Amino acid sequence: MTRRVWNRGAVLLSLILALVLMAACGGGQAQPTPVPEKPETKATEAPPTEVQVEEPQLAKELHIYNWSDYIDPQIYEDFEKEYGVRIVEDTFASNEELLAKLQAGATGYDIIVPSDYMVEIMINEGLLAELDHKNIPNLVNIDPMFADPPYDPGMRHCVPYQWGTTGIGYNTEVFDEPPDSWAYLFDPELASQYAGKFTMLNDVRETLGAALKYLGYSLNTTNEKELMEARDLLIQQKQWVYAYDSEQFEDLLVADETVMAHGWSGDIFTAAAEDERIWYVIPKEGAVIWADNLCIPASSANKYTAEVFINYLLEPEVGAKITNYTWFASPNVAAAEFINPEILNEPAIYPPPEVIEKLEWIKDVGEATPLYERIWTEIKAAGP
Ligand code: SPD
Repeated sequence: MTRRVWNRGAVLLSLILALVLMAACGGGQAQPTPVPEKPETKATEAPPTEVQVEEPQLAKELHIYNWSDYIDPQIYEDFEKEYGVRIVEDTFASNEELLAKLQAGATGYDIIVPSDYMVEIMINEGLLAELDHKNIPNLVNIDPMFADPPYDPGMRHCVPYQWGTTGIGYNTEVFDEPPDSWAYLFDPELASQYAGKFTMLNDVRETLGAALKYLGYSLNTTNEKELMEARDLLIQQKQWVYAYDSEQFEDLLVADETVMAHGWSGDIFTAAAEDERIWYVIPKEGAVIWADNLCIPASSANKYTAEVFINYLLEPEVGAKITNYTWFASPNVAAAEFINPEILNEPAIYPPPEVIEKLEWIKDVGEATPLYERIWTEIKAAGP
């Protein structure tokens, strides 16, 4: 037994020697250098084992804090069917309301939808979690124009959800020409003609912003004199305002309670889809351009599930479903082919470059924030 083994070993050894000699003398066919399939391991090292990365489990529920009427409810149902995760939604009416809720220690939310300037404020206050981009592969669907926003470089904390403008919704039967200037809301001669028949947004930055634009100032001014002028203008205007409202202004137009509304593009267009008398115009002096974003609060206990949901919302068909419901513009380029052409080709929803040029983003005004808030309180408290 031992001899037979040795004998086989001797034969094998001579064969190897012969082959080595042939190769050294250039005999036989040249062979390519073999590429090791695996990195070499030293004899003392244990062979590499496969690393098992466990997928975190999906939560049973996801709590989203959103603007009202801002998603097709069918999307929540579809997500629940596909992933077994129930979505629970609460709504807010302004960025400041959302911020106050988080600052007060609300911990139950997994996804929130702040606008641009508010994202910056929340990042600075440490209120947002950083996204794990590997859980959101559909980020590639975001239009490059929105993929590196100055308020959140590289989308590290948030993903753009919808964008739009803030202008004037109106009843076409009441106006011979579109009310295409803020003067319709602020010039005493014009605004008084519509006394009690128009609403203004219940929103400090939007409403002060509209007054500042009418006066020819930046809507991010920190100049106290300009801000006081805007305050006086809004106090003067108050006698003609039906209500400060951010959630029903479009319904009030349809119900003929009002004939004009300071409001967000998509909300007015959803009313227009229901009532052909309603239309929307971006004032010629310029207006607000904004983007709302999907973000995860630092306090969320379900970050992975929230990322899975954000990724789902970025699916092309789902992205289109959102815009086909809200009538706001989508930052999802891959969704474009599924978006209703009536929306996609509407210049008041997707404004052309010459209009975009006149629009201004709201920015964090930093130390001037308390002044804005004080002015807003004064306006709300003023008679009548
Ligand atoms: N109905 C949904 C309205 C969302 C509007 N968000 C825009 C905020 C801009 N400051």
